[in-house]
Amino acid sequence: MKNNDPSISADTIARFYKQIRRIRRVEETVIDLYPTDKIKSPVHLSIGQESVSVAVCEALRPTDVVFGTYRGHALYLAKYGDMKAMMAELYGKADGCARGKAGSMHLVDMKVGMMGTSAIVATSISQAAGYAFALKQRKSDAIVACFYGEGAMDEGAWHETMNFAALKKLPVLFVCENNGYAIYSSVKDRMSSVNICARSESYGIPAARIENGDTRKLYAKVQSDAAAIRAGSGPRVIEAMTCRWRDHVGPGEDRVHRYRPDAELNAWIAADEMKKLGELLPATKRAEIDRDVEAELAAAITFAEQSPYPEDREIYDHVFAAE
Ligand SMILES: Cc1ncc(C[n+]2csc(CCOP(=O)(O)OP(=O)(O)O)c2C)c(N)n1
Repeated sequence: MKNNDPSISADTIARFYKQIRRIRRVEETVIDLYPTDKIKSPVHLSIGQESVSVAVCEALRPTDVVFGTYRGHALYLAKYGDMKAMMAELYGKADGCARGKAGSMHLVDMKVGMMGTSAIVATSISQAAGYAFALKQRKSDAIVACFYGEGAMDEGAWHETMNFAALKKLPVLFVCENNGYAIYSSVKDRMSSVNICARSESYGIPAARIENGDTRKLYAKVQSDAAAIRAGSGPRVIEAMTCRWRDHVGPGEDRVHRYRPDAELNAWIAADEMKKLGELLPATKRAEIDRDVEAELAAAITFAEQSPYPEDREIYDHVFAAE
């Protein structure tokens, strides 16, 4: 297969592939480890959705920041969060990115601009706008990317934030990861109008839909949106069509629940972005990347296994800001 987009270099394709591969392999390892009970937190896997986080983060600058949701492994790793600290966090260990107190649903790595994720649907949307407001007041040229599932658009916080962000022309890119389901409820059974872009545009925010989790199209769109936002345009919305291959929560598959047609899921799996991008690379390059990813993953698991549990006396630390 050929890369038909001349504006995207071979090195960029290799980075896309490597980042998606890192996320995929970490989560496949989480699936394998889960029955051992070493992972002490619920997990919401991003397998199938990796391309959205990767395309967006590759198009941002390292100084830009992101906010996300409980389905946050992909975003954390796409923003180059520390894999060792993420695995230790899932194990509930003291070297975890939140000292083992937060688990999979509240990943954070502020050094790389991964500002946090939340288990409560839609909460990080208003936090992202607050951060963008501060950036604007400080005349920073950084921008915020705010990730949420389409389920978050059913929350009042989404509507309030859209209005405020548009009114104040905040430097924020809203990324709606539309996987079509909130837990087991289809978007069609929840929204009177499923036109997510139109709903976003009703607040005066330009919005565009990118189909099929297409990494290259998403990357190009985020590049142009980020440039406009940096130039003062105010917010933009991208609706990224994607698919969660595994269950809403936990390591399993969910076909037994029969809430979505098998053919729909199979079509997404057959159109795997990781596979497509891998086929654009020479086989030797792909093998080199795969080896590097396995080495990084093995080191992260060893790190998590060897890290101690936090001391009991730490339980009340970091609850309130220090005086
Ligand atoms: C405020 C709030 N309401 C309800 C829930 C229960 N809940 C957890 S995940 C979820 C579905 C969210 O779907 P979506 O935002 O589309 O994200 P996805 O799980 O598809 O990534 C719900 C309703 C919650 N965590 N927080």
